[in-house]
Amino acid sequence: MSDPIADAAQKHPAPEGLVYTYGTAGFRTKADVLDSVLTRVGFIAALRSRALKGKWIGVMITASHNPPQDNGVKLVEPLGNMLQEDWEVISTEMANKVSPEHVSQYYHDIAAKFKIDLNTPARVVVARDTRASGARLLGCLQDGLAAAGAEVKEYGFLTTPQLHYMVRCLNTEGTKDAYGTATEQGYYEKFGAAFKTALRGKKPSGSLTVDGANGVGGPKLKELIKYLPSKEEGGLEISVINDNVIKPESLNVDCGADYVKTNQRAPPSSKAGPGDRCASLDGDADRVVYYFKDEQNVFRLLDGDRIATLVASFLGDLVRQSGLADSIKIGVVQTAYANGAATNYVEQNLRLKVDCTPTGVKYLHHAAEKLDIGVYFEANGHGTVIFSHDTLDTIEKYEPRNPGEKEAIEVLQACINLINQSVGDALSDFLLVEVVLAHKHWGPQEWLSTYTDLPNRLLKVLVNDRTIFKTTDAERKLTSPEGVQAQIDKEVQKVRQGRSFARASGTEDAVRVYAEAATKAEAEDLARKVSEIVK
Ligand code: 16G
Ligand code: ZN
Repeated sequence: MSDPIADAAQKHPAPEGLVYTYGTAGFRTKADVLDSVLTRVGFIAALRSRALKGKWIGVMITASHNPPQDNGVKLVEPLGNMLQEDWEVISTEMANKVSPEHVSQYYHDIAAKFKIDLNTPARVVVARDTRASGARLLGCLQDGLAAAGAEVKEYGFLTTPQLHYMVRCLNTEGTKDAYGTATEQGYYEKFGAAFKTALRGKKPSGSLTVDGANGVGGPKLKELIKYLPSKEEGGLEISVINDNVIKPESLNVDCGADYVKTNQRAPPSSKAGPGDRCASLDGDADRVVYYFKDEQNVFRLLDGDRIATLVASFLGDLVRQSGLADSIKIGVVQTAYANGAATNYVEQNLRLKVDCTPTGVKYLHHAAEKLDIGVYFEANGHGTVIFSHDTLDTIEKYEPRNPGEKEAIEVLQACINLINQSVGDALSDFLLVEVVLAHKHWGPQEWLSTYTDLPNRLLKVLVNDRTIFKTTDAERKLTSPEGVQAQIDKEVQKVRQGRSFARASGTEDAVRVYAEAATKAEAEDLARKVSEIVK
């Protein structure tokens, strides 16, 4: 009897001796060992869709900010969320099945375990970034999806957040939660119109240079620009640089959000002068950081923490001005990497609640879902704002009592439409930042002046076995190896305003050490000492 699952697995055999893990950002490794994984992900996507009675599931082929020779794949849940955790485990097990018979057996075992009717339709949305290996890997995925009998909607090249958007649109079409039209044009129209409404005639000052990391974000941004008001219409002048997708080997090389954040410098190709606003996307456009050169020509970074504080303060003002402060509470979600000064600013100046979660978008997103308005950003530029059902309802039904309230509520509503609520989206995030700056009549210097970052240092430490590093308290404390945390605490106490933590990376074979203190020298010294301890 023919077994299409086993046949497809046979066509894309798993390399012997490799172990794959569905990590914080899906499967991610060297592209040339991913063929078998993609086929198996096709099986999983079909099963997941059937388990959800035929809802659309997303599959994105990308390795984000990783080097050009890498690739990866991740699955997206019906509302655009990251894959549910128990299915991460299933995906990992499936990816590590070697013999075609075992693959097929596991496929049927999962179907039985979750009472999945294999005759239910399976629907899967697929897109990829601009990596050279993407076309081949897409073929491997298609073989898996075809063998599992899935209906497939293919979008070609998309940014990761665009794919999340498509998934959410398709699953909410025709319902009261309809999110938009599930086409690229629908995406540009929705965000373009929201940007215009949210500006409300306020003119963004100067221009913005956006670095596309030579990835999919560049061409997609150029498309989006066609739907934004032009400079003459009171819009924003945007120039796009590092948008060479014809040369995939240049992806993320000396450019992009990760380069800027890690090296604390502008891409060498940047020609921006003092005071010019610049933003960098990462390779799949789900991260964005801002930066500029100050009057002394010193590079200044405005990272995810800064975006979170800027946005939280603006939304806080809008909620107050619309008379809703008593019924809608805003909270900010950060990770341990957030600068202590940012946390302090949110708590003391903005008087908002701060939650801290482990690293990884899914943790922040979950925590933000519990808030009326949850602003979440990782320092590296991943993030968005989400509004609870009740909050949306309250805003919708609210009758403004005067023109001031009316204006505030209209801007708030436009911001809700401007923010991609399915996932952090670099394009939508930078448009939001531009709206806030325009309303506040701020340039990057005023934005930077809201608080002063504590000097900090991030180090990567190579260890024998990173799995022995176990943490608690949102990764801020080590529970294992024994005694290490006490040693860290001792060093922290020796410096002023000291804070430090060590955690095993989820994407690299290393331990990361973060330290901050009152001065640069103390922060660097603390980071070094803690690295010695964990080594
Ligand atoms: C992944 C995460 C990112 C996190 C990073 C940490 C998603 C979509 N991506 O890229 O949020 O900041 O991992 O990497 O969740 P690390 O564990 O190596 O420090
Ligand atoms: Zn990314």
